[in-house]
Formats: sequence, structure tokens, C-alpha cells
Amino acid sequence: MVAPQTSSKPAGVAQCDAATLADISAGLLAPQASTSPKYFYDSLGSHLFEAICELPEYYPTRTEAAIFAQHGADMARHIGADATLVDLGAGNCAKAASLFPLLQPRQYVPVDISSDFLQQAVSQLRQRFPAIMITPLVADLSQPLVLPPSVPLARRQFFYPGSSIGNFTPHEAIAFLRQVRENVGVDGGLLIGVDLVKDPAVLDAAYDDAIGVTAAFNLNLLRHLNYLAGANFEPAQWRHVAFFNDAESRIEMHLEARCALSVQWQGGERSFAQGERIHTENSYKYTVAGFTRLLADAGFRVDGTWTDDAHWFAVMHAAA
Ligand code: AVI
Repeated sequence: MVAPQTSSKPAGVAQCDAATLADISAGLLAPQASTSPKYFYDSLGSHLFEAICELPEYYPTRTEAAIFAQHGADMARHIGADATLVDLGAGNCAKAASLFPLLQPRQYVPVDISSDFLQQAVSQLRQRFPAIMITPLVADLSQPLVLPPSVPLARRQFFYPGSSIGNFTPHEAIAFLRQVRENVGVDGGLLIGVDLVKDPAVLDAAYDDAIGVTAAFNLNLLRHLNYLAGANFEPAQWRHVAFFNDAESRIEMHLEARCALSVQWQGGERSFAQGERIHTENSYKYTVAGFTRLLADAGFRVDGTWTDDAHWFAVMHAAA
């Protein structure tokens, strides 16, 4: 047996709260090691995700944008002007901002886990759209959603584009959507982007692009874990793996150890055999019928569905 390589870097000091450290530790110590996809998004991770969205292989962003461009006016008729637009996982706020001229919201509430990224986007938006009240909220969408009292209950329109719902398991997605349903009130709704099942070759390429941006995004997670948990991962010892799991209808992303190695972090350590993996992300792909059922399970009624000609992506509106 080959002795595991120990990292040349010493383990450091954790830079996160006890709950985050416990979550990271539990994932790394599980028989099938895993981490939550929320740990992708430090500042570099957010920028790498923006770069992914520009890749020719990564069809979801441009396909969804084309659906908004073609059908945005129809969506706006569904929703009506003067709503409070609550943008879940807003990132750079660009998607919502491109719809402002059509949707004409009274208030915009961008919600994101990355505070630096959000503040930067909001200060630019305030200059471009001085008539819209902008109320940013830094929040982790894997935790219960609590909107501040400055967000009125009437006419709340939740906006969840980009198919991020696919990064939850279907069970978690229902729980998340139920929570949104509870926050919607009686006269609100949800406009959501959903990535659809398609040729696995298209899916595999979208998550394993030719120039390695998605690989960098996946590997950057290790740098972020080094920072958060004081871990001593060496990204060069790991490789990016992504494939469509047909039985589960999801893309899986993993990091695979290139050699036998061991990793330490604050309060924990683990050895990995060569070829052993950390499961870093799932990205579920739905049919329109399947996602309609999921929304119904969460208490929503679908009243609008818009897709591209190839049926690669859907934007759905669900009413309370
Ligand atoms: C954010 N989310 C919808 C992306 C996806 O497609 O599941 C994250 C991503 N992971 C790799 N590429 C993009």
C-alpha cells in the first residue's frame, strides 16, 4: 500500500462560525465525503461562476436570457407593475435589472450569500434605477428565509432564475419552495428558471468545459475550505469530475484525489485513497411536468410556462 501524502502546508485557523465548521467537518468525514455547493461562492468562486455563464458549453444562462428576451413582456403582463421583486441568489443582480424596464417593480430585494458581491452590484443599481427602492439582504438560502419588516407583504414576486433550484435535491427543493410559498402572501407569485432534461452529451460538456473554467470553479472550493476551516487541501492533488447520472436525473460534480493523501482542518482530519472523491454538487434536470408537480407539492399553481425552441430550459410562473 502507498502511504498517503501529507500536505506540505500546516492546517490553519478556521475563519468561520462553529456551525459552519461543524457542517464542513460532518461532510468531509461522511463515508462518501461531500460539501455543500454554497461553499463554492467566495469572491473568486462568484467570479468563476460568472465566467462559466459566458462559456459556449454552458447553455443555461444564454438560453434563459433568450427566453426572457422573447417572452419577458408576456411574463410582465402576468405579474403586473409595482410589485416587490425578491431576487433569490441575486449575484450581480444583472438578470433582474434587465427585466426592470418590463416589470417596473416598486421595490427590489436582492438576496445573496456573498455580501461583497451584493454591495458592489447594489451601489451601481441605485445609480441606474433611482426610482426603485433597493433593499439588499445578505442571507444563506439553505437557512430559513426571513424578510425584514421593510419588505411589504402585498404583491411579493419572488424571482429565482438560473436553475439554482436544481442544486437542491427534489426533497430539499420542495422544502425550499414551501418556505417561499409561506413568504409570498395571498397575491404574490414566483418566477423561476428550470433546467430541463436533454441529451447527456450536452449536459456533460456544460459541466466539463474545454478550457477548464468549471474545473477551476470546482477546485476553488478547496481554497475556500482552507480559508473557512483552516484546512490544508492542495488543489493540485485533486481533479475535477462531472457526469450526468441518468437514474437520478442530475449532473454530479466531484473532486477526485489524484494520489493517496491526507488532509487536516481545525478539529478534524481524513485520509483519501487515490481515486476517492468528494461529492461537491448536484444539478438536477427536470421535465416541465415533473417540475409542475414539485411546485404543486409546495403549494403553488403554475399559470405560465415559457421555453426555448429546443426545450432545453423553462421559465415558469407559479401563483400562490
Ligand atoms: C448555480 N447553478 C445553477 C449552477 C448549475 O448549473 O447547477 C452551478 C454550476 N456548477 C457548475 N457549473 C455551474
